[in-house]
Amino acid sequence: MEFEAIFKALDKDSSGEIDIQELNDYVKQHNLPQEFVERWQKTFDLDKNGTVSLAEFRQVLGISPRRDYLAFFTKADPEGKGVVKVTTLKKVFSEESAEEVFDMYFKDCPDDGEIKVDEFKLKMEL
Ligand SMILES: [Ca+2]
Ligand SMILES: [Ca+2]
Repeated sequence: MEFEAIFKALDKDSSGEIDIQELNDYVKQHNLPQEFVERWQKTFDLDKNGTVSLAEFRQVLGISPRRDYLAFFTKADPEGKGVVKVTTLKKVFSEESAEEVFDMYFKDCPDDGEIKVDEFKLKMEL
């Protein structure tokens, strides 16, 4: 539900799509770096039509259908230790063009911290 709230907050004109203008406004409003717009588009605009629809947003965030985020964890933890460094996990999400997803779930984790597989599953509701 909270994802739809985020989407609605961005979709100022309630058109059901988030366009560049709306992203730019959001970035200005929240003093985010301009690259946020590019990263957001790269992450969520699956069909590359220039806008992000709620369906795309949902799909990327894994609400339906779910992306296999546990595979991201496994990739960050090739030895299967069950714990990964936050920086390593961030790198994997970035490689998978899912930086925004990472930020949304793990923003509050310190860069030098570690995430256990159980915490990961809990946070991502896997
Ligand atoms: Ca819109
Ligand atoms: Ca699109």
